[in-house]
This record gives sequence, C-alpha cells and structure tokens, in this order.
Amino acid sequence: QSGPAAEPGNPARRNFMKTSALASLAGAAGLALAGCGRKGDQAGAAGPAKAASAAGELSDHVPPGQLDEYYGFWSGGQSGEVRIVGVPSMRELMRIPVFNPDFTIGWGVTNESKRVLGPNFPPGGDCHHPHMSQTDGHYDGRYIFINDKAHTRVARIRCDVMRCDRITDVPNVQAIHGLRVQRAPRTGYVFANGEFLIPAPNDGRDLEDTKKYQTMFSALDGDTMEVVWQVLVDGNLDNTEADYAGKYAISTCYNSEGGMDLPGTMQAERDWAVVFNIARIEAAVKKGDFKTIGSSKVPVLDGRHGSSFTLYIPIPKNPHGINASPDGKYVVANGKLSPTVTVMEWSRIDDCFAGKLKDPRDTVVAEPELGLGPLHTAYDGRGNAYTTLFIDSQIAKWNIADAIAAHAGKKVNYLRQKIDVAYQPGHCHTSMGETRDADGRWLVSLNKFSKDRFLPTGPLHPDNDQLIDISGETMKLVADGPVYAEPHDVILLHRRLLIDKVKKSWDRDDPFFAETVAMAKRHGINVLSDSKVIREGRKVFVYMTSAAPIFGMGSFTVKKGDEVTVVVTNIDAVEDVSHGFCIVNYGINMEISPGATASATFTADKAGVFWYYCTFFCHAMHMEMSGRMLVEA
Ligand code: CUK
Ligand code: CUA
Ligand code: CA
Repeated sequence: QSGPAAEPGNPARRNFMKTSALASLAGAAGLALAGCGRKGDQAGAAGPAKAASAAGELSDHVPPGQLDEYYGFWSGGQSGEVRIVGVPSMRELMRIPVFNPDFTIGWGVTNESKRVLGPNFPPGGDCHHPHMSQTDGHYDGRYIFINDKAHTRVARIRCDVMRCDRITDVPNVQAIHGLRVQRAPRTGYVFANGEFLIPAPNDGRDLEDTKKYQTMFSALDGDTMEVVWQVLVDGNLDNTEADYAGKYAISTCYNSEGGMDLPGTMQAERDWAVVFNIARIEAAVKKGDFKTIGSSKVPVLDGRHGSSFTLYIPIPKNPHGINASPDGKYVVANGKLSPTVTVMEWSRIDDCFAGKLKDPRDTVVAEPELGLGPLHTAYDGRGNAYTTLFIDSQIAKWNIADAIAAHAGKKVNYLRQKIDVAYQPGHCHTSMGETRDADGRWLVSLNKFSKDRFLPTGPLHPDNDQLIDISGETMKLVADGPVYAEPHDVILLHRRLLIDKVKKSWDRDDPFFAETVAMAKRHGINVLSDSKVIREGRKVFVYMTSAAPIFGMGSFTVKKGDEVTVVVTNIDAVEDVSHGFCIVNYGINMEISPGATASATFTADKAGVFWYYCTFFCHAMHMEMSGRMLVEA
C-alpha cells in the first residue's frame, strides 16, 4: 500500500488556488476572465501520501502539499456530531453536525436542516458507532450511519456531500447504543440495539414491576431509513455486529440478570451474546408471525429463549464489544469483567441453528485470557487481533489461530505483544479492519483519559486518540492526538474509496434543498438569477443570490411581526468559495457552499435596521459583503 510521494510540492494545485482567488476577485470587479476557469487536479488521488520512513516504519508526518492516506470518521460522542479526521496526520478535517445544533453551518437554523432534524428536534445526541454502508464486505462510499443513545435515534450521513440527510426515531425501545450495518450482499439493514430495559408500554404503568421490563433489537432499511422489524429479546443489548455472509447479526448482553442497579447487573458469571437469524426473521415477517405495539406499525417478533429466530450463547461476564474477523470466519465478544474474549465460529452458529450442535457454547472455539477489562477487538487481516484492555491501559495483540489451538489443548502462546496506551482505551480500530480489505497498517486506540499527556485545559481533559503502527511484527506508538469529548468508535478507510465520490460543489437538483427550490418556483423565482421579495399576507419571502462579494439584494423591507423566510443561493461556481448569511441580533446564521440554496425562517419581532452580512471569509471584499433588513414598526 505504501508508495512514493505522489505530488511533490504539487505546483498544479498551487496554481489552481491562485487562479480561483483571481477569478473571484475578477468577479467583484465585473470582469470576465475567459479561459481562466482551470479545474483543480485530483491532488493525491493517484497514490498514497508518503508515510514510510527509511526504516520502513510508518510515520504520521504528512507534509504540506500532501494529503492523508486514510479518511477517519470519528463519532463525536455526547457532542452529537461526527468528525472527519485525516490519518495518519490525525488532523481534524471537518465536522458533520448530526444531532447537535451547529451555528457554523446553521444546522438547526436552516429550514433544510430542520426538515432532517424533524419537528421535535431535541438538542444534542450521544453518538457512538459510525459505520459505512458496505457491499459484499467492502466499504461502498454511500453512507455513514450513526446511533443516538440519548434520544433513541439512528441517523444517516451522505458521503457525497458529508451531510446528514435522514434521522429516524426507533419506537418501542430506549437508548440506541450498538449499531452496525449488514455487510452482504449490501447495506441493506442497519442493525440497532435498544440498550435499556423499559416496561411495555412505557406509559406510567408497571414502573416498579421490573419483570415486565424488556428491550428489542431493531433493523432499519438503509435505503429508506424505515424501521422494518424488531425482535424482542431476553436481557438487555449492548454492542452489535454482523457476519460477512449476510445471514446473522449478533449482540452482546451485559444485563441478563434484568438488574436495575450496578450490583444487579453483575450477579451472573455468564451473560450472553444473542444471534439473530435474518432469513428466519424475514420469513416470519412475511408470514405475519408478529405483533405491533401501540401506534407503531413496526413488526415485533418474539426472540426470547426458545425462539427459532435467536441463539443465546453464554459469555463471561458483562461482555461489551463484539467484532467479526475480516476473514469472515469468527466473531469475538469482549469480556469486560472477565479477562477473556470469546471467539465464536460462524459455521458452528450455522450448525447450531440447523440443530446439529445442541449446546450453544459449542460455537465457541477459543476463549483466550488477555488481561483486565477487554472492551473491543480489531483485526489486521493477517490473522491477528488487537484487544483494548481498559483497566490495564493496554492493547493486547494475539493470534486467532493460536488461540483456537490453545483452546483445543495445544501448548501454544497466542499472545504476541502488549503495548501500553495512555490511558484507559475503549474502542480500537484498524485501517479497513471491519471489511474484507483489512490492510494491517494502522491502529487507533481511543483512550478515555489523557491525564498528563497534554497541556492542562482545566478540569475537563481531552481524550487521547493514539496512533499505532501495526504494519510490522511489533506494535509501535506513533502519535498522541487530543480530541474533544468523546469519540467512542471510528472507522478508517483508504481515501481511494471516497476521494472521487466527494462533491466539491452542490448539484443544483440536490434533494437536500429541492423543497426550497420548488417553493421558489411556485413564487415564480429562478433562484440562480432572481433577487426579489414576495409577500403573501404576513409571510414574506426574500430571495437573493450570493456571489463574492455581493448579495443579490442590498436591502429589503418587512413589517414588524412578519414571518420572514430568507432564501440565499450561492451562484459562485468556484471551488471552496462558501458564503454565510447572518442577520445581526436575529439569531440567524447559515452557510451557503458553492451551488447551494439555503433558507431560514424567523419572525421579524424587532423594528429597526438590522444588517446582514457574509460570515465565511470569501473574498478580499468580504467585509463589505452585507446589506440591511429594514423592519418597519
Ligand atoms: S461503546 Cu463506548 S467504549 Cu458505546 Cu462502542 Cu465501548
Ligand atoms: Cu461571501 Cu464572505
Ligand atoms: Ca451481567
């Protein structure tokens, strides 16, 4: 995978930047620079950035003019956002607001974002598990899906524009935690775990009757974002995973006891992992072998013990992460309160569902002891696994085949190495490691504590995401990366899968703002050329273009109490020339990237002169890109 520097110095890129700056300056003066519209080259698309030092070890250094080799998608945890990080440099490239309001781009301010967020937009979210859609076990660059534990939702991010386009409330459960995608034949299903146990229905009765508490496993359709079925389970649900054949999903349960407090969840020596047989579930849905609950139309199947849809595999103790190996053969549950991880073989799960194996524990082919607090496991595609040890503050590298041999009684040492991380790792993730293309180059350890690794930032410390070279026999720590709270999980994918799919300007027929453009059309407005005010009673629609450095309208007049909708269309065709539209003292700010239309609606409740101005520094005359809203008393 490693290669020579693809774009030394990259003069073409520099020329392009100069050209675009000139072009926009010329636009201001009303000049036409014919023949100057040179397109930017696909800088770096041809080969990986130089990441190999003379010694053959990997480096995190990405010099100016070169691009990172990997895209990282970081969950933003309780910030509610997803972040795009370049790897190996570990530089944050962009943020994608999802469940959180964001005033940089007006997420939660614009009408377009409010349509995605829905009418009861609860501010904030808690996202843990970003996963990209796959086709036959390979990332396909279409979508990233992400859970919201705080409001029981699942969101989808379009990878072509890196914007969230759908958010779905999951009924009948509370707190979506584990989330994974169907790998084969494609995504397909998005699997989502309801973590907490609640009474059904959860309407104020049975508050203390904890025997009636329950939760469910949910499957969404990744194309429509509808919840298509749910399976009632015993115990609770923590993390989830899917196989490489499209037959199964599997979830860990740490509260098989049905406990309502910490000691209550730690009674049993073994909890379990529950396997969901997708074909059997689909057949039952087809047959009508389900019920629905309350106003929800989602088919709910009974997958508790004794069901033919599910298999409960006992796992010690309060297991947490669950991770399928990229060879498609195994899945590993991480013991948390047990120093072990449990390796199950998918083909034995086949046998168990077929009745050829009687004891679900016979699906277990290894149970290596690794250290204290195993939480999550990642893979290098060379037969090795890497497990985070939360309590030991280490990552254990171990060999799967040797662990299986040891389980069968052979005298082999499956443990390859332990490396100290700083400190208390949760997830770890390898480059391409959750796909068939696991390339065994990088591992990121997402450490919950940074303690002494960075300059003090007050009582709240950043997390510490450490970059580890796993390309050789031994793991080598390469870099510390401070991050704002709190990434739980990441995915790392090679840029070749995405770099040509990401748009540099919006298509004019993009569905994200199609409704706004349709409204303009009803008003007889061509948003690409018209700057006009349309009044319908107390509703005022203000349409304007933006082209560096002027808005299509220098002022507009409304009456106090009017409901005002401002619609701005960026007609600059120049890459990277985004505008913003902010009305001073009115709580309105939105981003309008090249080719986009954005709108915001508010009540003009204060009379007077209120300047609007551009918030993205777009031009030498950016400060002058402004106008006045005149609100008559
Ligand atoms: S969980 Cu946070 S460290 Cu929500 Cu994937 Cu394990
Ligand atoms: Cu447009 Cu600044
Ligand atoms: Ca337990």
